[in-house]
Amino acid sequence: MGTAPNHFLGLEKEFSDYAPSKTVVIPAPFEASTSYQQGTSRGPQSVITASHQVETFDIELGQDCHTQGIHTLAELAVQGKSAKTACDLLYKETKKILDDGKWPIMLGGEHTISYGLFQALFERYPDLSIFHIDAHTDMREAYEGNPYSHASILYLIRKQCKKTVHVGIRSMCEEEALYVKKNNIPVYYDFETRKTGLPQDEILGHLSKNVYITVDVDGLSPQVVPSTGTPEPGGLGYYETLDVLKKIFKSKNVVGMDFVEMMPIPNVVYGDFAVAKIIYKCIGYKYFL
Ligand SMILES: [Mn+2]
Repeated sequence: MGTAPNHFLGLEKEFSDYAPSKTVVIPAPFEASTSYQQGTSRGPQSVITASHQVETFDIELGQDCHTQGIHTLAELAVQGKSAKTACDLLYKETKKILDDGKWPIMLGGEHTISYGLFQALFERYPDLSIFHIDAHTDMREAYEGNPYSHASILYLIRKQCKKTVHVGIRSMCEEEALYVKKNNIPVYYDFETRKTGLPQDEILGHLSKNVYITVDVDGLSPQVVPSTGTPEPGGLGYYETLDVLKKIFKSKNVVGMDFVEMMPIPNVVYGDFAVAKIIYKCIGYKYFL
Protein backbone atom coordinates (compact mmCIF):
# COMPACT_ATOMS: atom_id res chain seq x y z
CA MET A 1 0.00 0.00 0.00
CA GLY A 2 0.96 3.66 0.01
CA THR A 3 1.54 3.85 -3.73
CA ALA A 4 -0.90 6.66 -4.59
CA PRO A 5 -0.58 9.59 -2.17
CA ASN A 6 -3.78 11.30 -3.26
CA HIS A 7 -5.93 8.19 -3.03
CA PHE A 8 -7.84 7.01 0.00
CA LEU A 9 -5.84 4.11 1.51
CA GLY A 10 -3.11 4.79 -1.08
CA LEU A 11 -4.63 2.04 -3.19
CA GLU A 12 -2.92 0.87 -6.32
CA LYS A 13 -4.55 1.46 -9.75
CA GLU A 14 -6.40 -1.84 -9.86
CA PHE A 15 -8.50 -0.81 -6.86
CA SER A 16 -8.62 2.96 -7.32
CA ASP A 17 -9.38 3.66 -10.98
CA TYR A 18 -12.75 5.30 -11.49
CA ALA A 19 -14.38 2.78 -13.80
CA PRO A 20 -14.22 -0.36 -11.62
CA SER A 21 -14.66 1.45 -8.27
CA LYS A 22 -17.98 1.19 -6.44
CA THR A 23 -17.09 3.90 -3.91
CA VAL A 24 -16.04 7.43 -4.84
CA VAL A 25 -14.43 9.69 -2.25
CA ILE A 26 -15.07 13.39 -2.93
CA PRO A 27 -12.73 15.81 -1.14
CA ALA A 28 -14.59 19.13 -0.75
CA PRO A 29 -12.36 21.49 1.25
CA PHE A 30 -14.88 24.30 1.60
CA GLU A 31 -14.37 26.79 4.44
CA ALA A 32 -16.13 30.14 4.69
CA SER A 33 -18.20 30.51 7.86
CA THR A 34 -16.17 28.68 10.53
CA SER A 35 -16.72 30.45 13.84
CA TYR A 36 -13.97 29.24 16.21
CA GLN A 37 -10.82 27.37 15.12
CA GLN A 38 -9.96 27.60 11.44
CA GLY A 39 -8.43 25.01 9.10
CA THR A 40 -11.19 22.65 8.04
CA SER A 41 -10.21 23.23 4.40
CA ARG A 42 -7.20 21.02 5.19
CA GLY A 43 -9.46 18.27 6.57
CA PRO A 44 -9.95 16.13 3.45
CA GLN A 45 -6.24 15.86 2.70
CA SER A 46 -5.38 15.07 6.32
CA VAL A 47 -7.87 12.19 6.40
CA ILE A 48 -6.61 10.85 3.06
CA THR A 49 -3.02 11.00 4.33
CA ALA A 50 -4.04 9.22 7.58
CA SER A 51 -5.94 6.59 5.58
CA HIS A 52 -2.64 5.36 4.13
CA GLN A 53 -1.92 3.88 7.56
CA VAL A 54 -5.26 2.03 7.83
CA GLU A 55 -4.86 -1.74 7.51
CA THR A 56 -6.97 -3.00 4.59
CA PHE A 57 -7.77 -6.29 6.34
CA ASP A 58 -10.83 -5.79 8.55
CA ILE A 59 -10.70 -8.10 11.58
CA GLU A 60 -14.43 -7.85 12.35
CA LEU A 61 -15.48 -8.68 8.78
CA GLY A 62 -12.64 -11.15 8.27
CA GLN A 63 -11.54 -9.81 4.91
CA ASP A 64 -10.02 -7.03 2.83
CA CYS A 65 -12.78 -4.52 2.08
CA HIS A 66 -11.06 -2.37 -0.56
CA THR A 67 -11.58 -4.96 -3.29
CA GLN A 68 -14.83 -3.35 -4.50
CA GLY A 69 -12.71 -0.36 -5.49
CA ILE A 70 -12.39 3.08 -3.92
CA HIS A 71 -11.75 5.97 -6.27
CA THR A 72 -10.67 9.33 -4.87
CA LEU A 73 -11.44 12.46 -6.88
CA ALA A 74 -9.09 15.43 -6.99
CA GLU A 75 -10.11 18.11 -4.49
CA LEU A 76 -13.16 19.99 -5.74
CA ALA A 77 -12.40 23.64 -6.52
CA VAL A 78 -14.79 24.91 -3.86
CA GLN A 79 -12.45 26.97 -1.73
CA GLY A 80 -12.91 30.73 -2.11
CA LYS A 81 -16.31 30.23 -3.77
CA SER A 82 -19.63 31.33 -2.33
CA ALA A 83 -21.45 28.61 -0.39
CA LYS A 84 -24.11 28.44 -3.08
CA THR A 85 -21.55 28.01 -5.89
CA ALA A 86 -19.58 25.46 -3.85
CA CYS A 87 -22.73 23.42 -3.11
CA ASP A 88 -23.78 23.57 -6.78
CA LEU A 89 -20.40 22.21 -7.79
CA LEU A 90 -20.68 19.31 -5.34
CA TYR A 91 -24.28 18.70 -6.42
CA LYS A 92 -23.23 18.28 -10.06
CA GLU A 93 -20.30 16.05 -9.17
CA THR A 94 -22.51 13.83 -6.95
CA LYS A 95 -25.19 13.60 -9.63
CA LYS A 96 -22.62 12.23 -12.08
CA ILE A 97 -21.37 9.69 -9.51
CA LEU A 98 -24.93 8.52 -8.85
CA ASP A 99 -25.62 8.33 -12.61
CA ASP A 100 -22.59 6.05 -12.87
CA GLY A 101 -24.09 3.79 -10.19
CA LYS A 102 -21.43 4.54 -7.61
CA TRP A 103 -21.54 5.33 -3.90
CA PRO A 104 -20.40 8.82 -2.82
CA ILE A 105 -18.50 9.61 0.38
CA MET A 106 -17.76 13.31 0.75
CA LEU A 107 -15.00 14.74 2.94
CA GLY A 108 -15.38 18.32 4.19
CA GLY A 109 -14.77 21.06 4.74
CA GLU A 110 -17.35 22.86 6.83
CA HIS A 111 -20.81 21.37 7.24
CA THR A 112 -22.39 23.88 4.85
CA ILE A 113 -21.00 21.92 1.89
CA SER A 114 -23.21 18.93 2.79
CA TYR A 115 -26.12 20.76 1.17
CA GLY A 116 -24.73 19.96 -2.30
CA LEU A 117 -24.53 16.25 -1.54
CA PHE A 118 -27.98 16.30 0.06
CA GLN A 119 -29.57 17.95 -2.99
CA ALA A 120 -28.26 15.28 -5.36
CA LEU A 121 -29.31 12.43 -3.03
CA PHE A 122 -32.76 13.86 -2.31
CA GLU A 123 -33.43 14.38 -6.00
CA ARG A 124 -32.55 10.73 -6.64
CA TYR A 125 -34.29 9.29 -3.55
CA PRO A 126 -37.48 11.22 -2.70
CA ASP A 127 -38.04 9.02 0.40
CA LEU A 128 -34.60 10.03 1.74
CA SER A 129 -34.05 10.19 5.48
CA ILE A 130 -31.03 11.56 7.28
CA PHE A 131 -28.97 10.20 10.15
CA HIS A 132 -27.00 13.09 11.62
CA ILE A 133 -24.12 12.74 14.08
CA ASP A 134 -23.05 16.10 15.54
CA ALA A 135 -22.45 17.93 18.81
CA HIS A 136 -24.70 20.69 17.45
CA THR A 137 -28.16 20.61 15.90
CA ASP A 138 -27.15 23.19 13.26
CA MET A 139 -30.79 24.33 13.15
CA ARG A 140 -30.44 28.07 13.37
CA GLU A 141 -32.54 29.74 10.71
CA ALA A 142 -29.42 31.71 9.81
CA TYR A 143 -26.07 32.37 11.46
CA GLU A 144 -24.83 35.97 11.48
CA GLY A 145 -27.43 36.67 8.80
CA ASN A 146 -26.24 33.79 6.60
CA PRO A 147 -28.68 30.91 5.88
CA TYR A 148 -25.82 29.02 4.15
CA SER A 149 -23.68 28.55 7.24
CA HIS A 150 -22.28 25.59 9.16
CA ALA A 151 -24.65 26.42 12.05
CA SER A 152 -27.82 26.37 9.95
CA ILE A 153 -27.21 23.53 7.51
CA LEU A 154 -29.76 21.16 9.04
CA TYR A 155 -32.40 23.90 9.10
CA LEU A 156 -31.75 24.45 5.38
CA ILE A 157 -32.00 20.72 4.64
CA ARG A 158 -35.10 20.25 6.80
CA LYS A 159 -36.95 22.86 4.75
CA GLN A 160 -37.07 20.07 2.12
CA CYS A 161 -36.59 16.80 3.99
CA LYS A 162 -38.26 16.31 7.37
CA LYS A 163 -37.13 12.75 8.08
CA THR A 164 -34.05 13.48 10.16
CA VAL A 165 -32.57 11.85 13.28
CA HIS A 166 -29.86 13.48 15.39
CA VAL A 167 -27.39 11.97 17.86
CA GLY A 168 -24.47 13.29 19.89
CA ILE A 169 -26.24 16.62 20.39
CA ARG A 170 -24.90 18.61 23.35
CA SER A 171 -25.01 22.25 22.29
CA MET A 172 -27.71 24.44 20.79
CA CYS A 173 -29.33 27.84 21.25
CA GLU A 174 -32.83 28.52 22.56
CA GLU A 175 -34.18 29.17 19.06
CA GLU A 176 -33.04 25.68 18.06
CA ALA A 177 -34.47 24.08 21.20
CA LEU A 178 -37.87 25.62 20.43
CA TYR A 179 -37.67 24.51 16.79
CA VAL A 180 -36.86 20.92 17.82
CA LYS A 181 -39.72 20.86 20.31
CA LYS A 182 -42.26 22.48 18.02
CA ASN A 183 -41.49 20.10 15.15
CA ASN A 184 -41.12 17.05 17.37
CA ILE A 185 -37.75 16.18 15.83
CA PRO A 186 -36.01 13.00 17.08
CA VAL A 187 -32.99 14.58 18.71
CA TYR A 188 -31.07 12.28 21.07
CA TYR A 189 -29.31 14.47 23.59
CA ASP A 190 -25.89 13.31 24.60
CA PHE A 191 -26.40 13.98 28.32
CA GLU A 192 -29.21 11.42 28.25
CA THR A 193 -27.74 8.80 25.90
CA ARG A 194 -24.52 8.76 27.95
CA LYS A 195 -26.62 7.01 30.59
CA THR A 196 -28.95 4.90 28.47
CA GLY A 197 -26.94 4.20 25.31
CA LEU A 198 -28.30 5.03 21.85
CA PRO A 199 -31.77 3.50 21.32
CA GLN A 200 -30.80 1.84 18.05
CA ASP A 201 -34.17 0.27 17.18
CA GLU A 202 -36.00 3.50 17.86
CA ILE A 203 -33.50 5.32 15.62
CA LEU A 204 -34.05 2.79 12.83
CA GLY A 205 -37.78 3.34 13.20
CA HIS A 206 -37.34 7.01 12.33
CA LEU A 207 -35.38 6.24 9.15
CA SER A 208 -36.78 5.38 5.72
CA LYS A 209 -35.26 2.78 3.39
CA ASN A 210 -32.79 5.15 1.71
CA VAL A 211 -30.56 6.89 4.23
CA TYR A 212 -28.03 9.68 3.94
CA ILE A 213 -25.56 9.75 6.84
CA THR A 214 -23.92 13.07 7.67
CA VAL A 215 -21.19 13.01 10.31
CA ASP A 216 -19.87 16.20 11.81
CA VAL A 217 -16.83 14.70 13.50
CA ASP A 218 -17.37 16.90 16.57
CA GLY A 219 -20.30 14.57 17.35
CA LEU A 220 -17.70 12.07 18.50
CA SER A 221 -15.86 12.54 21.76
CA PRO A 222 -12.79 14.81 21.49
CA GLN A 223 -10.97 11.85 23.06
CA VAL A 224 -11.54 10.07 19.73
CA VAL A 225 -11.42 13.05 17.35
CA PRO A 226 -9.82 16.21 18.80
CA SER A 227 -9.16 17.56 15.30
CA THR A 228 -12.25 19.70 14.78
CA GLY A 229 -13.03 23.41 14.85
CA THR A 230 -15.57 23.49 17.68
CA PRO A 231 -14.76 20.62 20.07
CA GLU A 232 -17.37 19.91 22.76
CA PRO A 233 -16.87 17.74 25.84
CA GLY A 234 -18.93 14.54 25.94
CA GLY A 235 -19.86 12.81 22.71
CA LEU A 236 -19.97 9.42 21.04
CA GLY A 237 -17.27 6.85 21.60
CA TYR A 238 -15.53 4.97 18.81
CA TYR A 239 -17.30 1.62 19.26
CA GLU A 240 -20.64 3.27 20.02
CA THR A 241 -20.36 5.10 16.68
CA LEU A 242 -19.45 1.95 14.78
CA ASP A 243 -22.27 -0.02 16.45
CA VAL A 244 -25.01 2.36 15.40
CA LEU A 245 -23.58 2.79 11.90
CA LYS A 246 -23.33 -0.98 11.45
CA LYS A 247 -26.94 -1.39 12.52
CA ILE A 248 -28.05 1.21 9.93
CA PHE A 249 -25.96 -0.35 7.16
CA LYS A 250 -27.41 -3.74 8.01
CA SER A 251 -31.06 -2.80 7.65
CA LYS A 252 -31.11 0.25 5.37
CA ASN A 253 -29.75 1.36 2.01
CA VAL A 254 -27.13 3.99 2.81
CA VAL A 255 -27.07 6.03 -0.39
CA GLY A 256 -24.39 8.53 0.55
CA MET A 257 -22.26 9.71 3.46
CA ASP A 258 -20.17 12.62 4.49
CA PHE A 259 -17.62 13.43 7.17
CA VAL A 260 -17.24 17.14 7.78
CA GLU A 261 -15.59 19.70 10.08
CA MET A 262 -12.28 17.87 10.35
CA MET A 263 -9.57 20.36 11.26
CA PRO A 264 -6.13 18.82 11.44
CA ILE A 265 -3.91 19.76 14.40
CA PRO A 266 -0.17 19.70 13.60
CA ASN A 267 1.47 16.57 15.04
CA VAL A 268 -1.80 15.32 16.57
CA VAL A 269 -2.89 12.77 14.02
CA TYR A 270 -4.99 10.25 15.95
CA GLY A 271 -8.27 12.03 15.18
CA ASP A 272 -7.56 12.09 11.44
CA PHE A 273 -6.71 8.40 11.65
CA ALA A 274 -9.88 7.58 13.62
CA VAL A 275 -12.02 9.28 10.96
CA ALA A 276 -10.16 7.46 8.14
CA LYS A 277 -10.72 4.16 9.93
CA ILE A 278 -14.43 4.81 10.53
CA ILE A 279 -14.84 5.61 6.81
CA TYR A 280 -13.14 2.35 5.86
CA LYS A 281 -15.30 0.44 8.36
CA CYS A 282 -18.37 1.94 6.68
CA ILE A 283 -17.15 0.82 3.26
CA GLY A 284 -16.83 -2.67 4.70
CA TYR A 285 -20.32 -2.47 6.23
CA LYS A 286 -21.74 -1.29 2.90
CA TYR A 287 -20.40 -4.17 0.83
CA PHE A 288 -19.54 -7.02 3.16
CA LEU A 289 -22.20 -7.26 5.88
MN1 LIG B 1 -20.92 20.46 14.98
